[in-house]
Amino acid sequence: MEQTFIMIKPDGVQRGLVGEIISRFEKKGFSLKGLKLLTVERSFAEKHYEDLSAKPFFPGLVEYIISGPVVAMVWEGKNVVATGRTIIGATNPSASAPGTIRGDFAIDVGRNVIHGSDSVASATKEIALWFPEGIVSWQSSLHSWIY
Ligand code: RTP
Repeated sequence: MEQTFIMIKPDGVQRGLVGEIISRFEKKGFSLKGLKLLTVERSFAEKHYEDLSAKPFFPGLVEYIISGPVVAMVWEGKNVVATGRTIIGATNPSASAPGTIRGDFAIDVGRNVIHGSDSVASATKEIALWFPEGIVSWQSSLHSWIY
């Protein structure tokens, strides 16, 4: 079953959006497989965003991610990588549709509340980076359509 890595960024934690964001993924029907609150070191943030290291906004992005605690999560379910990105909305909140997390709760691309893996390959890499201890293995026994 497909899994994705979702991170609530420091502004999302500071603004009290953790419950709202978890609720949106739960209500959609995805299963929570990993969850922790942590503050990351600069080198860890640089590793997570290493593909963007040549971008002019990279230093500011790293400062943002290390500025406070983040919530790291693994969610599982059918097409969860792409559907998770749809739930999150476009990178720049000024272009994010209402009803998406960024569309409803963000204005600035530099404070866009949440991260979600952009491909299955990225999800695999990011889950390994953020959850080296592994994640809980469980399945809902209620319904086959609840992942
Ligand atoms: P994320 O990785 O956080 O889910 O975001 P994304 O795929 O939607 O966007 P990406 O291009 O990978 O950018 C990563 C994060 O960098 C910040 N950013 N700032 N100042 C800027 O122009 C700018 N562009 C991107 C955002 O926090 C974005 O989520």
